[in-house]
Amino acid sequence: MQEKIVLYKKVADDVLAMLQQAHRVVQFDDINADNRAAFVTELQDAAGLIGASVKIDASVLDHAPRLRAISTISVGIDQFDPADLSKRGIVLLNTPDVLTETTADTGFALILATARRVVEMADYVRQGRWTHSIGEDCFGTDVQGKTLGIVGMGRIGGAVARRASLGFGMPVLYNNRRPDPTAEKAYGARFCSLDTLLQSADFVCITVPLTPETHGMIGAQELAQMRPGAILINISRGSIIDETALISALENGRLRGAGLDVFEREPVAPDSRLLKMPNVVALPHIGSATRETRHGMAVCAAQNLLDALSGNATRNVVNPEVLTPLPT
Ligand code: 8YV
Repeated sequence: MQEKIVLYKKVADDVLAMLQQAHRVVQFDDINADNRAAFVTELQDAAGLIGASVKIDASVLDHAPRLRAISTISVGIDQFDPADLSKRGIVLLNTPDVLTETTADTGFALILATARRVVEMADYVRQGRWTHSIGEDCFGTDVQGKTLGIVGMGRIGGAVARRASLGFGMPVLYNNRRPDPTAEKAYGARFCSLDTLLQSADFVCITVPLTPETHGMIGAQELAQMRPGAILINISRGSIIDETALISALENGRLRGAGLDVFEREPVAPDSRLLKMPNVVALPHIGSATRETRHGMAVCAAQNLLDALSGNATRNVVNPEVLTPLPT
């Protein structure tokens, strides 16, 4: 049965065609102050919603009485409250696997770029400051053989561990809700407490999802436990780290540097003190942002929505309890 879908992120023509072959699609390239009211109005009679990077909370859902399925073009689900969606009878679907390797590449790019001062040194050349054979003032720090601590051994954390262990001979420590025997066997990863990880690792990489439990989990106390000269990498969500505490740890020299793809507020403020520090590599949330992967995510999300609206949602379901009819 043809139903109405609201699309709130620009997607390729072939992805739009996937949706339009089965349903009527109202599309917004993105949602902003100028079109938010129109977006909410379009939801009045919509059965499906697909997009990313917009908070979908009661201020939206209360105006979508017929909404049955939301498909996010992301692995992160922090823009949603799955429990509330379940209460409303709305299934939420995401795109976990398609972006794992690309996002892990971004994490390792940040490890290398921050350790070897790649952005700073590229600017050094571009600014004409390379006038003689470089000296100690241009040195970075080694990556191979150093200890990597992974906070959150999920799909992306595991892919970062593989790169570290098999590619760079790095001992891998990890903290997770539960041990991961697969990662331990494949990469020699060692499960430990967050405190032990922070005290032992030369590089700490954040790959936990943002939840009420992980919000602010890396604060002043945790940063103070990190090894002097350690490097912090974040490819998950900015608000997992207390950004004010991070700035202090960088400014007081406790940390050698930070490689950040995500920030408490995005886009990061142009006057942020993080952007004034040469030992901070800041990226605009490009974790999954390759042509191939973003297209693959959009195709996955479109198929997820088509499956959900036809009653065939069997994969990538965040809140499967909503699909199980309550006992009569
Ligand atoms: C992008 C991400 O934010 O998948 C996620 O959770 O953080 C990134 O892939 C997402 O694709 C929305 O554009």
